[in-house]
Amino acid sequence: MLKLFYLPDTASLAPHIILNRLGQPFELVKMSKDDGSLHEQVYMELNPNRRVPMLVDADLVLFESAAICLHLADQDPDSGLMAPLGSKKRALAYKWLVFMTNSIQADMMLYFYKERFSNSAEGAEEIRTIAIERVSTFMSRLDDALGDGRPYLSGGQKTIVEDYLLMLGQEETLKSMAHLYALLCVLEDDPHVKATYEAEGLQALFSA
Ligand SMILES: N[C@@H](CCC(=O)N[C@@H](CS)C(=O)NCC(=O)O)C(=O)O
Repeated sequence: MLKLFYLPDTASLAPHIILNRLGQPFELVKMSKDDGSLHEQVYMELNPNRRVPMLVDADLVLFESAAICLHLADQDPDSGLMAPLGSKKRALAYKWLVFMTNSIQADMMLYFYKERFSNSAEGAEEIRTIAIERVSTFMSRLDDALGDGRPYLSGGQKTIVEDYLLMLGQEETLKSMAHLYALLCVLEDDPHVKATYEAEGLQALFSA
């Protein structure tokens, strides 16, 4: 059975939502930043980065949330979790997914873990301020793309890209980006998202 190691409201949220979408049984293992579980030998042997998410699928061990989302979508190619292989919509889905993981999420790490990027408190604070600005600019690229009236980033079909967006979009500040905010409201109003929020103990941020 698929096993997801997760922390509530973190980079494991999108994989968790997609597991719910697949509708197959899976096991959840809740980790903690405080109880040492990320640093336990048995976890570190599988995931030396000591982070979540991690997906264990028989003898396959995956870390990196985007890789896990893509692998899960591949479990059921007819599910519509991704556009058809080779299609323009699929290419757009790759573009937005990689943009989110490689640009937006990478810079979010700078403000969530600012103390890891500077040896001084002032330096860390400066990094945080710059990173917040950069993430906001990157988010506005998504808002701009949605400005042409398309319902979802890759076109007319909701894919794993939107689950990834919702995971990164847990920010009050996004309420000022009209197109993005409208999409985030739609995305939260989804039975699989609601089930995932409930399992992780999260409150709806946009659709409440
Ligand atoms: N790029 C990675 C980021 C993973 C990551 O940073 N996870 C955080 C939660 S959002 C974590 O496990 N933090 C614990 C730590 O770094 O101590 C991914 O998307 O999987």
